[in-house]
Amino acid sequence: RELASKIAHFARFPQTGVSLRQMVEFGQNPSQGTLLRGAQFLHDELPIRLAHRVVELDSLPENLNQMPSVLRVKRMYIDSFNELINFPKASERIREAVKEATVQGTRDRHLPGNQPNPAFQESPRNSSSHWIPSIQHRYHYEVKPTELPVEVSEYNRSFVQTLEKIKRRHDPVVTALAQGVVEYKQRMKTRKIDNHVQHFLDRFYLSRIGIRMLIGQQIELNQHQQQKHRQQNDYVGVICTHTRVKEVVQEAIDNARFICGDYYMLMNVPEIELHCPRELEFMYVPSHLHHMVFELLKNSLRAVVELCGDEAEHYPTIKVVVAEGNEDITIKVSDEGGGIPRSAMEQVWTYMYTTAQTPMLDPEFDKSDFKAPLAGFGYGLPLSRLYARYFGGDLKLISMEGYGTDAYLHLSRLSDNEEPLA
Ligand code: W6P
Repeated sequence: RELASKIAHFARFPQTGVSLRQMVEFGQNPSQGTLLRGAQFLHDELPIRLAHRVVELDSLPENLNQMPSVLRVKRMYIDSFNELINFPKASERIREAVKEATVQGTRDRHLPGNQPNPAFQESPRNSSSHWIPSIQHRYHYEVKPTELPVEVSEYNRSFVQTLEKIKRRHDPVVTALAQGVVEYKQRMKTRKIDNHVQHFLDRFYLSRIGIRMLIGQQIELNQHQQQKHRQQNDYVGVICTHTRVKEVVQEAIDNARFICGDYYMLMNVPEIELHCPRELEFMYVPSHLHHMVFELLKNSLRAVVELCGDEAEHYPTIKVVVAEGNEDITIKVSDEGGGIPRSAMEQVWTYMYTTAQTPMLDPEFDKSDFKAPLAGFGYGLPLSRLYARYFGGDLKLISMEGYGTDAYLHLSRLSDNEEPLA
């Protein structure tokens, strides 16, 4: 029906990637006018990205795309798509005021939407509808802090409310799809996930990271703009322009050791040694960095404790080395936890790799007295790799079976990598 054709229309157009640097340049000292440009970009871009996901969900294998959990996820994407395309465009008056205040700076060429968004150049065949923006949008980010009509900030506030609602709606997506995969395995009576589904999930979760990053930035920038007191700090939205690597990694170490000791009820927790240039800083999202390192450390801790037993007096120390290159900052996590058999290496990256049971996905299960495994639930590593890749990095594992595992987390410091959008 009409909705289906709208989705098909938007899904035909390419998604526009944004680099970390663009996000930062855009979000530095945003005025209400800048925020409006951001809202316009998202108002154009998000429906395209959401439409791509709906089409992909539809094209999953027959027995997967009809599963209740998958249909539930699709419904979320459709609802959000609808909300966005039904959200009113900024009025003529608002757009004129912001256009008036826009400086066409040299930095304009860095802008995400600076190439006109192709989805809006070509009208659909039966274009009676008011929701198709007909002009070429440009998303200048340098907007003079002149007096703008109050409608601008009202529009921004209302758009952010819509974004917040969408973000919340999609919170359960990873769990819902994970449940779908469990049901799929049961139905297919297999423990292996086929390559096609694996790639779909990689693309899907990567896209989700990107969408949530863009939404999160817009929400944070708006909130930050309202409380003008914190002018000179390192944060642009959720990005920290001077992420202190040593500090974040040490925090991940402390948290992982605490969780590990608690989980296994250890008298002494394996030591983790950190070698990191003291002053090393780069532009990154600290929460992503913490998430990835924390995940690697939990895996190493688990391997070491399970190899030596939970009553060992001494565990081999886990070593974290941070290297500063021109292109990359690389974080190596080395454990002597016995390694991974070569035949199991591929499994580590699949969304069904799990050594533990997955009772938390069983709706009948009483969550209150279930202890989630420390690591190896199956999503931590593949998702961490996607977080790394999202900003142009990567995550690799090298194992020596019978000895231990080295994890290499590469983070690009060029910050010019556009979001990977399959
Ligand atoms: C292991 C398995 C693993 C996965 C990821 C990171 C470290 C380790 N160590 O034994």
